[in-house]
Amino acid sequence: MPQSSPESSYEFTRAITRLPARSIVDGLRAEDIGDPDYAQMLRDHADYVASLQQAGATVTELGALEAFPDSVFVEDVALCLPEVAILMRPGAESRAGEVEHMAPVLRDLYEQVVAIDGPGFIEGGDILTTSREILVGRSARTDSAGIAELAAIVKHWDYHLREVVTPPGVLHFKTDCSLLDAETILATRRLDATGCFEGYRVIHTADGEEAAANSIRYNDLLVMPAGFPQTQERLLQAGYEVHEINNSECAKLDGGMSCLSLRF
Ligand code: CIR
Repeated sequence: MPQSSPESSYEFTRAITRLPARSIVDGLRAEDIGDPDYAQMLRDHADYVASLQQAGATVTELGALEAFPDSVFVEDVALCLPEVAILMRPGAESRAGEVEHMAPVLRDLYEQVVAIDGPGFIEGGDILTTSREILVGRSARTDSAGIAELAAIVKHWDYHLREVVTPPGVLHFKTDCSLLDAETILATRRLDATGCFEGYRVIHTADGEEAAANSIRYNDLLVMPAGFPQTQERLLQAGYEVHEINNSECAKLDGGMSCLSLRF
């Protein structure tokens, strides 16, 4: 891997977020458990941005895009590596147009921006960059052609990409896992059982707390969704500095901590 140190997979200086649109009530979801409360979502979003700032991020907060209900989940439209930003090609039709709104933002911040042209599809939520490789889970949103195109792009910067599988019924690969440090992954048992993390240290989410798996390590801070006490205890015991954010509203749309930002 070309990154300057193993820590550079979780040491960042910047983040991009986007304010939730009121149209979020029309956002995609696997199961309808009610519409998100917009006012609560705005409060949670502000807490999320503040915690990234507390962790040292300079945050670029983009304006809401009413035409794209799921546009708050910026992670899915790009992969930000230290050397290059790669615009994704979302498998969800209603999200495809979000990419052109992110492109100029990344062109301002990066010297090199390239795009997945297709015909394959790939969403950022299926990509976990670790200190040694880029893991990409094939899912309902990300196919082998999209993964192959990304592999060909990142090879230029000497990244090794490994195609793995997102378990059926799980939206994205990172719905079920997060990078905790250069050696360690937080993952659900069901994802770890696929064998994709061989060679890493894995901390499992507690049974019934699978939704805690979508957390983010940003410098010294581990930002996790609130309400998962057993998993939180495991992370504290392992020595991580944990910060909880209410995620009740984004969870109604299958979204979590990683989805809400691009970090680089
Ligand atoms: C979607 O289905 O696309 C959104 N409702 C949720 C996206 C969550 N993003 C992510 O896990 N990276």
